[in-house]
Amino acid sequence: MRQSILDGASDTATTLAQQAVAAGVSPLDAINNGYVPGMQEVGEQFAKGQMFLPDMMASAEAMRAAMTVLDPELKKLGKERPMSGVVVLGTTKGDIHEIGKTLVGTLLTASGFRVHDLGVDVAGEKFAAKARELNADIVGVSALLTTTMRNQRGVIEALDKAGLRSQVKVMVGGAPVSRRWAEEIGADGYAKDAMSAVDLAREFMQQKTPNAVTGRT
Ligand code: HCB
Repeated sequence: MRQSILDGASDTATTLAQQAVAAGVSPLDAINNGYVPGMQEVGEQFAKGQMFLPDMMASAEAMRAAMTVLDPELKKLGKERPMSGVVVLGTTKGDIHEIGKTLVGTLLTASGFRVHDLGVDVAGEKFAAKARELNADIVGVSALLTTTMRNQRGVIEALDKAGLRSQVKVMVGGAPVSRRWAEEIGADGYAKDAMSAVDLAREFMQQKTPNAVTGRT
């Protein structure tokens, strides 16, 4: 799986995902231990100049192909759970990286959250408008570039301006983002990966409705 991402081989990535599902491998295991390590290595090779933009794009396409197979399997899990909360999710303005954000959305859905994914390159005002429309509990903002991280602050400002900040918890993430950055911009939390994002979202819901069942055992 890792190699199919490095090779940008969408067909192989798809076939392996189908085989994993047929063999009863956990889709989360396949993503976290199979495909994601491939994406991480792609990033490292790109940074060293050993891979170029078209290669990175082919790798992203292969990741998307694998997710097309694994996504519905993960989402099936969410249907068996009570609704945990409403999340508005997106990648910030100027940034088109979508894989991590989509994975966060899939795992939240699989954990019973109702997720509205705004997609990529999303302005703060759009996050705020959707949060108001859906009466969202949580807004999740992804940023993968050091240049677009600052737009996460813009989302918080837009929520503030819309008078929603006290009702909505803000969770930030993405490769260059850190807990320290989250604190600096006044976010409510930082999640380093999709699993932590689910834990954090549950924690937020617990804070909002202390008597609610968090799903934690
Ligand atoms: Co892109 N890119 N890229 N890229 N890209 C990065 C991010 C670099 C780090 C690569 C490098 O140099 N080492 C780098 C950024 C450097 C920097 O700013 N410091 C970079 C660059 C420079 C660029 C371009 C500028 C390249 C160019 O054009 N010259 C360009 C920017 C375009 C733009 O956005 N305006 C660009 C383009 C691309 C694509 C299109 C080729 C492709 C994206 C395709 C797509 O998403 N459809 C791409 C990719 C794939 C990457 C890497 C290789 C992988 C990103 C990824 O999908 N990771 C990435 C290298 C890297 O990140 N190390 C590289 C896998 C996912 C699962 O991890 O971190 O995204 P994740 O998400 C995690 C986690 O962060 C957290 O949970 C997720 C799931 O576990 N999380 C959240 C994420 N969001 C969250 C939100 C929450 O609320 C909570 C948790």
